[in-house]
Amino acid sequence: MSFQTDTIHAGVPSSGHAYGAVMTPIFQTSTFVFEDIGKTKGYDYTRSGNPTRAALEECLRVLEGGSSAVAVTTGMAAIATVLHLFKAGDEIICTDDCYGGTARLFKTLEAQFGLAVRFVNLQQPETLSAALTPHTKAVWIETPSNPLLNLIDIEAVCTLAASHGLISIVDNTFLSPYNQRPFELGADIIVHSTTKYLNGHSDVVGGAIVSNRADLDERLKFLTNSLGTCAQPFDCWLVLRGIKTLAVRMREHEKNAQAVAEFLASHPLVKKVFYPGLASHPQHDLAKRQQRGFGGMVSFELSGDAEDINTFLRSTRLFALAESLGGVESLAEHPASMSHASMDAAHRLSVGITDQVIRLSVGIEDGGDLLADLESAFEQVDARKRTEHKARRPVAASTL
Ligand code: P1T
Repeated sequence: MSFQTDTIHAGVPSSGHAYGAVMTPIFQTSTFVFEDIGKTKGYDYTRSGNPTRAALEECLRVLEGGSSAVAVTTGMAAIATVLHLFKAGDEIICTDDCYGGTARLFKTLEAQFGLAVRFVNLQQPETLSAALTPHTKAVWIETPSNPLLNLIDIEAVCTLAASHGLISIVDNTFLSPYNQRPFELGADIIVHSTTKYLNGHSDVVGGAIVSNRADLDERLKFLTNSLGTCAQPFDCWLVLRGIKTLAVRMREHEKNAQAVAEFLASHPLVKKVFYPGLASHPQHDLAKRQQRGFGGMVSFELSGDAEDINTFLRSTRLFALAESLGGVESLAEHPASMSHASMDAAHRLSVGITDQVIRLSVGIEDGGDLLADLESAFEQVDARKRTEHKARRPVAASTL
């Protein structure tokens, strides 16, 4: 089946659901009646398994092309669960420019539980070799990165990692399996914040772990059950529902994002645009090679001071000032004080997340309306700059 067909049918039993229901029912139950001592109808307790969750897990497994999947409560729960595969003294090499919450969790586990993390720029795959120690067990890849849209050559890094016996883990949140299929490039585990494009409607927080290694499948299921990070039935149902329009949404996100990126690139108040779909993006060729599309996230550096940034963010009407991404509605945020506030300032600056960076999650509203919204916010910034310039002009010396 094609990917688009799978978004609608994967996880739905070919015989249909109970009573012929076309859509997956929500089994909103904590527990299941046993048929007899030691005999269930397939489920015993929702932490260990639930039919609505199983439907989502099967759907995600198919979409990523893996061997198993578990649906968990949030993207961070997915990351935390995967990190329980490792023990004190193990070392993980993590891409240095990643989601702020990911960096915070790694550092917390390092400080409290002795799991070592090395943040490395993986844009040049060779840097992985230089960072390896006898204790290195895994490499953590986030591509495109949040919020700077830097890319990592998944195939090159995973090949190198495999040659050293490391587990390769890819956070595929920014592109979704519609645009990027890391297992085809050698990854062992994929994590998702399903909060984002997979659900797509900003009405649920969720996460997922998909594995492509038989030896990890059972371990990840065991950890999800033991830690209790499993997703709730209603949330699973919402994500399943969202996934049915994933392909259609992703095409609209990309169309609008490309237009926004081109508009920003030509705007005099914009210093730099970060979008892999622009020919000027330093890894545009890699994006074309390893991604089906460029996605819906665009970041840029506004030329101006903190008050200019604030003016811009206060002035948009369609781009709501909010964290998160991947919903049908457009959002704007300031990584340094919002999504990446949990990354320390030195780390942020070392990877290029300056205080001037603004991140846009470009929604699927009418593209013309989105550009007009951005243009009017820039006009506000421009007006402010002109007023300030006037106020600062030296007062002419008195002729008295
Ligand atoms: O928010 P949660 O569902 O727990 O997902 C965490 C997460 C994991 N990986 C990536 C790449 C992410 O971007 C996120 C969450 N990011 C935001 C909330 C944000 O505004 O960037």
